[in-house]
Amino acid sequence: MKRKFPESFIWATGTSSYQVEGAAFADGKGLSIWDEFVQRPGVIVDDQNAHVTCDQYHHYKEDVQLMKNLGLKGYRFSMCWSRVLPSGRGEINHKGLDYYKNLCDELLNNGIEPYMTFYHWDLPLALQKDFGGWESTQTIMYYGEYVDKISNELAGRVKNFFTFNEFLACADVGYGMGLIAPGLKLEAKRLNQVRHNLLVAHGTGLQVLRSTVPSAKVTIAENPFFMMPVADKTEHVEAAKKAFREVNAHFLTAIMEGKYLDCYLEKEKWNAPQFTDDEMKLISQPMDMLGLNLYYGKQVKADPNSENGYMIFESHRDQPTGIADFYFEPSSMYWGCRIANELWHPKEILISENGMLANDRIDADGNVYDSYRITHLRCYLGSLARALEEGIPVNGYFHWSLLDNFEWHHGYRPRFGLFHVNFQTQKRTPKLSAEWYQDTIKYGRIS
Ligand code: GCO
Repeated sequence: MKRKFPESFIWATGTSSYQVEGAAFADGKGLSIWDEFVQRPGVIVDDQNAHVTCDQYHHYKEDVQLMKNLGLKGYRFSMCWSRVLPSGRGEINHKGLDYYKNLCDELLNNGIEPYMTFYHWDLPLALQKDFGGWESTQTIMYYGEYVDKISNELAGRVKNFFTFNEFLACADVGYGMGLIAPGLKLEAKRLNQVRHNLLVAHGTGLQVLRSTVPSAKVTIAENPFFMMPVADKTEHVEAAKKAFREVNAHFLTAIMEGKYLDCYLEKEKWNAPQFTDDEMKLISQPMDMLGLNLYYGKQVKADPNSENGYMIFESHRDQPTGIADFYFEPSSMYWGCRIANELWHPKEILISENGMLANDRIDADGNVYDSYRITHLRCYLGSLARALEEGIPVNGYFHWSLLDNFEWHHGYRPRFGLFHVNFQTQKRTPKLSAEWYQDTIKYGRIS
C-alpha cells in the first residue's frame, strides 16, 4: 500500500460558531438557542457556557496563522445566524457579517479556502420563541431568506457551502433527547416532523444557492450511522449496504434517493412525517459532493434468518474506546466511503469531520504529548488512503478540530484540538499531533 494522497487533496480542519467564536453578546449579535440553553442549571457539565470559549472572534488572525503553518488548504467554519440576523430575520447586522467577511479575506490571503456551514445548531432564539424553531415551516422559510441574503453578500469569497451540520444531532439530540439546545423531548410524531422540516430546509437552502451562487459547490455535513461488514464477503457487504440505507432512511437515504423507504414509514406508522412529492424533490436535488462526519461504525453480518436479512452488532464494552463513547473504528473510514459510493455514486466525498477526544494535558515542560491522537490519525487516514487507492472519489479531510473548544453538553473537559487552548489566557499550544498532521500534509503520505 503506497498510502499516498494526491496533490489536489484538501487537507483541512473544522470548527463551528458556538464552539469557538465567543463574543456571545458583541457587536449587535442576537441570542441563539445555545445562549439560552447553557443558562439552565445542570444541562452542561460544570454549568459551563461558550460566552468566551476560544474567542476566535477576536483571535481569528492568529488562528489563520496556525492554519497556514500547518499547511492547510481549507478551513470549515460555521456562521452564527443570530450574529448576522439578530432575530433570525429582517435586516442584516453588518458588524456581525463583517466578522465573516474579514475571516474569509484572512483565509484567502493566506491561501486557505473557506468552507462555510450555514447551520451548526445555533438557531436564533427568536425563531424558537416565536415559531417553535424547526417544528415550524416558518423557520424553513426564514432559513431560505437567511441563505439568500448571506450568500449574496459572501459570493466571491466562499465557493463551498454546507447547508446543515448533522440532522441527527439537530433533531434527535435537540428535540428528542433534549441533551442539546433547544433541550426538548418531543413525542415521535412531532420529532419526525422536525426531522423532515430540517431536510426541507436543506433543500430550500440548496435551491437558493443554485440561483445566488451558481458556481458554488454545495453539500451537507452528515453523520449517518456507518456500517461495516464483518468480513469482505459479498453477503456481508450487501448486508452492510442494506443496513446502511435502512438505518439512515429518515435523513441521508431520503436526501440521496428522494423518498422515505417503506421500512421507515411502516415502522413509524401514524407517527410518520407529513410530506409532499414536491418536498421530496426539493430534498433530493443533486449535490456537488457528499460531506461525511465520520467517527466510527458498527459491524454487520448477513443473517438470512432475520426479517431484514442482517444483524447489527452494537458497540461492545470490550471494544477500544476513548474517554467517551467514541469508539476506535478506523476501518469505518474505508467502509463508510466505499458503501456510500457504491450506493449513491456521489461526485465527490469530503470527510467533513473526524477526530479524537482526549483528556489532553500540558506537561511540565509546556508541551502536549498526544501520541494517542497520532495513533488515531495514522489508522483513520490509512483507512482513507485505501479508499483512495480503490478509486473512491474522496477529495478532502477536515480534522475535527483545529482548536480545543466547547464540546456542547460535555463542556470543556474533552479536548479535540490539534492545538491546546488555555481558556483563561487564550494561549494556543501545538500538540504533538499538530506536528504529525503538518508533516503528513507536506509530504502527502502517512508516516
Ligand atoms: C458533531 C459536531 C461537532 C462536534 C464533534 C465532536 O459531530 O457532533 O459536528 O460540533 O464537536 O463532532 O463531538
